Amino acid sequence: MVHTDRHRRHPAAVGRARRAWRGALAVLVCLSAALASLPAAAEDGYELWLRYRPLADAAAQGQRARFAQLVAPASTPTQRAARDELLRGLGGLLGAAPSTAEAPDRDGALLVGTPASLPAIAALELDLDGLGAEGFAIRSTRVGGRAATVVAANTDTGALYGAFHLLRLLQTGQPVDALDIRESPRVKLRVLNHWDNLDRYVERGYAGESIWDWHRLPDWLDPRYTDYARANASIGINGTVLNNVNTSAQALTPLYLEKTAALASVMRPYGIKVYLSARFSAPIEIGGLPTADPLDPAVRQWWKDKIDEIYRTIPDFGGFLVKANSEGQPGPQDYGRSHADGANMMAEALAPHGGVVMWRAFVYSHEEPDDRAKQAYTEFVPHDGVFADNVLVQVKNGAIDFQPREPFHPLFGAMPKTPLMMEFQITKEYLGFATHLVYLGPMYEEVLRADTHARGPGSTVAKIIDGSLEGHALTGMAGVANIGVDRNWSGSHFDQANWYVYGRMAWDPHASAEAIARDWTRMTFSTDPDVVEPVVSMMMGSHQAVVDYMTPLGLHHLMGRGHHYGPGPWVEGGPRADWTSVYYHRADARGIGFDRSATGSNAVAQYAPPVARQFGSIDTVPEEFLLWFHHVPWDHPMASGRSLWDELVTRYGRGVDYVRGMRRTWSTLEDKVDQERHRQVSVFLGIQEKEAQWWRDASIAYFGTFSRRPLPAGEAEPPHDVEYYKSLQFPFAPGDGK
Ligand code: BDP
Repeated sequence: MVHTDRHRRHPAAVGRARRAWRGALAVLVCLSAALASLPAAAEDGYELWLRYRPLADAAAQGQRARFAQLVAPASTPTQRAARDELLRGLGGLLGAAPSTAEAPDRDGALLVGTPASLPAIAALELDLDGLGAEGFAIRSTRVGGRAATVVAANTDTGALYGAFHLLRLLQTGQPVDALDIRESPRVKLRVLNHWDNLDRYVERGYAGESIWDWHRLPDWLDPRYTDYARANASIGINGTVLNNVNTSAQALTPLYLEKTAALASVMRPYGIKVYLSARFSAPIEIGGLPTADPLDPAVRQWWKDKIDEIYRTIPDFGGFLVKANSEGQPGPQDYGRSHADGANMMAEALAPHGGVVMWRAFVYSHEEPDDRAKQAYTEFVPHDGVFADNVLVQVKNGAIDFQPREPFHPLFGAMPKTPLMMEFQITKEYLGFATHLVYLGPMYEEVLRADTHARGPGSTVAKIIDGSLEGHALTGMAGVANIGVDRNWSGSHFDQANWYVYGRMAWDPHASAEAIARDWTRMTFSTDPDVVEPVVSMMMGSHQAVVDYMTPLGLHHLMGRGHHYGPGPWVEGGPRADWTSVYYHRADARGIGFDRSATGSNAVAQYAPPVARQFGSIDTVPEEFLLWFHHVPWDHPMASGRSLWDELVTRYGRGVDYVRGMRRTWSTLEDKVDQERHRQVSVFLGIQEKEAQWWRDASIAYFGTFSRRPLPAGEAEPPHDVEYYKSLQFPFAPGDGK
């Protein structure tokens, strides 16, 4: 062996180098210890509410003993998903993952499974009746004389939901020493609707491109798909419609079905079925037929063959979502047929495979002179009882279109023989996109708790959606997703809460928006009450605030044309009256509002008599719906004692003030929330304040040209005249439907 001097080093030099290394190492150790002890290390929101950060020491110590051993089979993909999640979750929360064993043999075992998958669970002979295929029970008990916790279900999916539930209890700091929980979903189909195009553009999406990387599918399965499935399973979402309701027929070609099958394989272990939006004219566009008439035998055969092909590729395919004869989409009426003819044709072909049709009731036509708010009811009610058993009619929460606030859709309660599926929008098309902090829980809750009086008092929308009022077993809720490739998934940290609350309310439409906000905040930011209380209180008032600064007192559809960004109460002309603002607010020298009472379009008559009476009279209509149902004189006295005009101006200002208040509150949390997330929320709140002020100023400037009344004392004049606000253009605002 030949050594050269170059490779030899003087012992003193070696000593110096070692000391230097040790020094550097010590600095590193100190640095990482310092980082770990900071209240919150850098976070970018990717982990959503599944962060599993360590519990406070004392709490963790107790729980470590309680969950020292995990006994959970792992022989199916769903079982592995549950086990992996528990190892990851408990490992993170408790600082050490439990050991694993095939059978419990020590104190502190956590058993997770079904009587079929785990003999120890079978031996307990728990009563799992009534939990169905997706429910679970969680019990603190003794197994073989030793303390244990059991998560038991009838299916692997139920056990997975139970695993997530247990993790949530730990994440939110609930006691877990004497558990006796039985849970099952109250709604059968809990579905996300992605308005994602095959070119990855997301209609009304504010979180970047579509997460579905169609071009690289089926081979490349982005790990994000698995995290998406985990997040959904954690809140009970069990279906996803991958493509936009305004879809290309291409989604049904073999090329795309293979890609869809690949996505289905990622979703399946998490209990999630995939669905597709189907374009009604697909038999023409990709089938080469001359017609898509639903009563034409060749068309019917085409759909049957297509659906058989889909099920050969994806045996557990969920079914179709269809937007037909709406906003220019093709549909059965193009051939003089009804919505029921169209839906039933597809339903017949899907039925042998167990698939469903979710047929949207969002239909209106500008050729129809009647009030747009009335058209879906007029169109669909005559078909009640005519739809096939595997059809759900999917109804938006209100009769216009996901406005900041709408009264519940009159179809709820008016089609007792048809399962009606709720369609909520999670993406905030009309509520400030992703930048405004608006928690939608209170809005969902308001609609679900509304009393339709369809079968007497207490006939809430929630009871229609969960099937209990009208005795439907097939039930559903859809949420238009706010998910994209943004690192934080939803375009903002707080918009994650809207995905979260949607899932939780789909599971239980009777749940409380505030309790869910509290869970979410604890899981997403901190369990420290000094964080939880202010954040929950910000969230809970945020929906009323956006209503106030955009569309107070029942005003609606006043946004910029096309992209729907910013105020546009002056929007008029163009291709369709029902796409303008003036159609909806009807401001004139006398007053403002859409008369939908008996003296106007009489849309109120579509509600059950007690509701129709309440909404139909200017004296009894709740103020929040006043201008939705009535054209009201500017001087009309309001409950506050102010005139309508003064009240309107006050409400706009109140909304802006609320945003200022949120900014103040959030700034007090600077050292309690990690820097990266804190900063983005702060900046977004700043944008929200600017935009809220803009909405207030532009709306007051514009409506003032009709009311011709002074502003109430203390209210600032808008800094510009209405022409200035009208001149603002935003040609590339995101999410436009074009
Ligand atoms: C409206 C959106 C439009 C959708 C439509 C729908 O502006 O982009 O296609 O709803 O729900 O809110 O079909």
